[in-house]
Amino acid sequence: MTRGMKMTFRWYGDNDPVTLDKIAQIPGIRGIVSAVYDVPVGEVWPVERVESLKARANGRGLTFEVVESVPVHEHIKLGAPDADALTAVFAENLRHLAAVGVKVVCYNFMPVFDWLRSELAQQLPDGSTALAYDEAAVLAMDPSFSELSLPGWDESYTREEMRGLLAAYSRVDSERLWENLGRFLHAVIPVCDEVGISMAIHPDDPPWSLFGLPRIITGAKGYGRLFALEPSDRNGITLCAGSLGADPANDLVGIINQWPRKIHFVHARNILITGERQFREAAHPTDCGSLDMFGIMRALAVNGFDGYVRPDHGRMIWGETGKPGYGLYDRALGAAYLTGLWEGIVKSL
Ligand code: DNO
Repeated sequence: MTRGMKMTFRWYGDNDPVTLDKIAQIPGIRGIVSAVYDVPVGEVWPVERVESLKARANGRGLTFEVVESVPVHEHIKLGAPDADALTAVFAENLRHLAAVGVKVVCYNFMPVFDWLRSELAQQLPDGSTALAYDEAAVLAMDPSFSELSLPGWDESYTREEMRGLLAAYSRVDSERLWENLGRFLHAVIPVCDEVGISMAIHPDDPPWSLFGLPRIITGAKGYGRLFALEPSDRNGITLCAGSLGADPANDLVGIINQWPRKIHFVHARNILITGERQFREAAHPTDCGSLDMFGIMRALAVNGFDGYVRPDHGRMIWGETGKPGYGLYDRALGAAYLTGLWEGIVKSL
């Protein structure tokens, strides 16, 4: 087996049309990335549920060492009176996950929304479809209500609750959000050091503020500040190429070279920038988009990266339907491409 880097694949559990059997047949995949999806944010995940995920993965010869995501309750991001109590629940979850063998927890600190796109199935000339982002179209939407639905979004809010949440953020600017992130990490990172689990914050996607909501994990400047909050390497990142790469000012290879020990998890996906604050998602190979996937994988290999990688959003190809970005075929092609790229790179170093 080629050294370093563990290739993984995201699995949404029993409701995922992409079954574990199919994932196990993709060459080079070592493990799954998953989560307990039906426990409300702010509650502890029952250990049996986590153990069952692990047992199912192991039964297919796959590991389960990466959780994506343990969601951070909005009250923690807002710094509400119950933020510390909710952070203690998050820490309790980390202890349980570590006990079951989880090594990395991906999370994000984006207010209200997770990733955002304006189109879920943009038709491409070759007949495939891809997710796309056009800032003007996004800003024309009503943030308290959208017909779009993306995997990973918390859809438990009513329209009224959503309005209330958006209004609550009018008191939280980016400085306040940084304070609240600092307070959260200050409580959580010592637990990570104790139990041997790494936190990997996902960058904001896209990496800039929207709807007046602050977004702070957007590139190198934010990373410098993030790492200064808690110096332990357990306070690390998920390097999501497609998220960071949507801002052409982000130098991904530079970020990898500057902070190799902070990267625990990589979402190796490509996008094609089509205009100012406009992009569409692309197949993984360098030639298909705007990002230098070879350069990114090479920088990781040169720095001795031995963490987890997963292919990220794929197009819908060969007539497949499913969760936007999370079909089988294009992600499987992506995984095979990335595995081949990696083998070529490490064997020639
Ligand atoms: C989208 C994903 C995100 C990611 C979260 C991590 O496809 O990359 O939803 O899982 O932001 O917390």
